Amino acid sequence: MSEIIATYHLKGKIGTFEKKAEGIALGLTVGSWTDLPLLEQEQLSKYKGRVVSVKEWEEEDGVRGEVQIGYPGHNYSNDIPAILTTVFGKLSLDGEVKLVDLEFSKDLKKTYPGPRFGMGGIRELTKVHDRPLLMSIFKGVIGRDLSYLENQLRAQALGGVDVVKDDEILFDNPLTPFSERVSSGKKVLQEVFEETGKKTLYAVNLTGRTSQLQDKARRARELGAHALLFNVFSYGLDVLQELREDPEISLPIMAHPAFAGAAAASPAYGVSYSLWLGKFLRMVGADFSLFPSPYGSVALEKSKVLSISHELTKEDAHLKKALPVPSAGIHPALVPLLVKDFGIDCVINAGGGIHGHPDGASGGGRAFIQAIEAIVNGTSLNEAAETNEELRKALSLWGEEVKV
Ligand code: 1AE
Repeated sequence: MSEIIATYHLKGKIGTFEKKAEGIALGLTVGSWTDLPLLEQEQLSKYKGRVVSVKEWEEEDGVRGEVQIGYPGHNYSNDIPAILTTVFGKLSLDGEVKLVDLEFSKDLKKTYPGPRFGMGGIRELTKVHDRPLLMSIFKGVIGRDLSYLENQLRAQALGGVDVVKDDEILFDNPLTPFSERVSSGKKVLQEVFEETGKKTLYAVNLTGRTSQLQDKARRARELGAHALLFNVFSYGLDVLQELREDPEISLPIMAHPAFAGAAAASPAYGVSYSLWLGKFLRMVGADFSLFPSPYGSVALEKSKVLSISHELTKEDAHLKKALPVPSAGIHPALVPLLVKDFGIDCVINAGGGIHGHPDGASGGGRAFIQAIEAIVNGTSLNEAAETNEELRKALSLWGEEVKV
């Protein structure tokens, strides 16, 4: 059966959740029911939502319930805007209700493209197969010109990072216009490749009005862009899907979580992080999903972070895996914890933790690579720091190795 089953968590009174579930199943599909003549009930029954399950339990601050409602596939067109409006349109405004998960029947799910490159494709592009990837971020680049950006990019690449992304708050601007950033980024990284043999990708921030994004992304590809950074939650998931599906763009897409918390951060309202930054992003085609790690400056609860990562990487017959990118306030001493949580199939992403190194961004990059290689090879950071100067300096700045 063509159907999406939505799971919600709600607040309520003991014994009231069955009625609430029936109200949702009707209210978000055929509307009122009992007042309808029998003939009309029969005609509309295939459009009516069905209550799949109802549970309730007591917590310290009140009673909570979980209800699952199945929405028939013929009620909506199979796109994220129609689905979100069906399963959580008016309901999102109706008190303490959290949309926890959506389960798509196979026929509906298979029309979503998933990542074009995915984890395997990104590993091919970077030629890094046996360790977490390392990503760094342009920092303090607002109000700076192109030569400033070029120097920063060069330093990051010389530090051995695999991917450099624009800061999400760097928009198109007269000092560092989008197209020039693409061209000069490509030139600098080609020079570094010729000097060192190290391949680094640059993800340029695709910004501006929605109607111009596809053209702009196509132009970026023509100019030789490596990848796109995209503030997907400021635009909408369907916009990312359009970019992913355009064969003339065909670039890896990195989804930034800016604004995601507005819909997902509350424990009682909005959408779960696993659905928002995990399941949906993978379905619509993000190759990378950035999210706060459990440890850094903007920490997210560990169980939530792991559920995002699980959605991005679990086996799926149809969708390629997307890369989890734990981020925000990351420094080399956190590498053991990150590898323990995410394994080697992730991207370790740092801005301040790279640029703040006493030897600058290139020293910061080297310190991270030394930490990553040590942990993957089963050596402790303190031991590795004995023979790796940059790591030693990083550990004395950001604290001793965090024991796992
Ligand atoms: C959760 C996204 C993190 C991000 O984009 C960013 O810029 C992090 O910077 P740092 O590593 O905290 O300096």
